Amino acid sequence: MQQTEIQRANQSYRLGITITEHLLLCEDECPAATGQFTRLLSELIISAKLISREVNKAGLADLLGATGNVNVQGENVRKLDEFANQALIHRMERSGLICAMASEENADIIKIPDNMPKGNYILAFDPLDGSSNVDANASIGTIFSIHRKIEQEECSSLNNFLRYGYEQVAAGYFLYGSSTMLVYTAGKGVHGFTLDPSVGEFLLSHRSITMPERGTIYSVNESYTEFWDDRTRNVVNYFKSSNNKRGKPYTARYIGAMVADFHRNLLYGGIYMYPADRQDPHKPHGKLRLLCEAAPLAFIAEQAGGAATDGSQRILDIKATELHERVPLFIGCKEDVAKAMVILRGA
Ligand code: AHM
Ligand code: MG
Repeated sequence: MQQTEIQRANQSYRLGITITEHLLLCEDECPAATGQFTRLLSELIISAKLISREVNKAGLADLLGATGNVNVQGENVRKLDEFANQALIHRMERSGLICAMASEENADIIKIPDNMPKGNYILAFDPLDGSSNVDANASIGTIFSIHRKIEQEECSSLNNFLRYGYEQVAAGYFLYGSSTMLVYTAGKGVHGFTLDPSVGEFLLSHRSITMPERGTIYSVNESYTEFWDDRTRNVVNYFKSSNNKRGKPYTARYIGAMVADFHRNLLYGGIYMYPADRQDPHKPHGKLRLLCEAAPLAFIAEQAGGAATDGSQRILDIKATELHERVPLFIGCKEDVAKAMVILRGA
C-alpha cells in the first residue's frame, strides 16, 4: 500500500529521526563536509530552544511589552525581541563558527570579539519576526540566512553581507506557534522538524516539503490599499476575483508575522505580499529586509518549488547594497508569483 505524505511524516515522527541524525546523514552524502555546518545549525537550534522556552512563559515572566527602546528600523523593541537577539548573539559569538553577524535589531555588523575564535560563516537573522504579535499569544518566528565568508575579505567587511541571495549556503526559520518548528534548506529541498517538548529534540515531521503549483490563499495587509500603485492593486484584485485562474476568490489570511503567514502558505499553497508603499517615506521599498527576511524565505520557497520576486526580478538575483536594505516581496506558489509579476510589469 502506498503511504501518503502525512503517513510518512507521522512514521518519521514516531520513529524519532532527530535533526542531528538528519544533518549527519546529509553530511555523509557530501564528502567535502567538515561538520562545521552541522555544528552551526546545532547552535542555532539551542538558541531557538531558549527563545521558545521564553516565548512559552512570556505571560508569566514579565516578558511581554516593550523595552522602551527603538531599533535601527524605527520600530519599538519588545522585551522578547531583546531576549531573542541576545540569545542568538551570545551563543553564536562563542561558537567559533561565525566570522560576523547581522541582526535586524542592530544597526551595524556584529563583530566577533577579539578573544573568541572565528569561523567561515556569515550569519544574518531576524531574531523575532512578527513580534508585535507577542502580547496576543499569536505565532512569531526567527529567520536566519547563512553565507560563506568571502575568502579575500576581512571578517567585518560589509562585502561579506552584500551578496546575492542565490549565494546562500542555507536558510531557515523557527516558528513559535502551536508547536515550535524548524524549517530549513541547505539547497537540497526543504525539511521541517517539530520540537517534541517531552524529549527536547526537533524530530523530522515534514520531509521534502513542496508547494503546490498554484495556491488558494492570499496574504497581504489590505489596509494599505490606498498607498499602493494601480498595478499592485490589480494584483490583489486578481486574487480576490472569480475571474482568476482558480475561478473563485482566494481566501484571505494575514497573521502579521511573515514567518507564520509564509509557513501556512508553504504547506497549504498561497502567496504572501508586502508591496512597496509609495506614500510612506519609510516604506518606498516595502517593509521587509532583504538579507534577514526576504532572501532566506525566497531560498526556501524556491527549494519547495515556489518563487519569490520584488515585482521586477527574482529575489535571489538581487545583490544587497546595504545591510538593512528593504524590498517589496511577493512570495509563494510558482504560478501565483508569476501571475503577480505579469500584472506588476503591466503586461
Ligand atoms: P518585524 O520583523 O519587525 O516583526 O516586521 C516584519 C513583520 C512581518 O513579519 C509581517 O508580515 C509584517 O511585518 C507586518 O507588517 P504590517 O503590520 O505593516 O502589516
Ligand atoms: Mg521581521
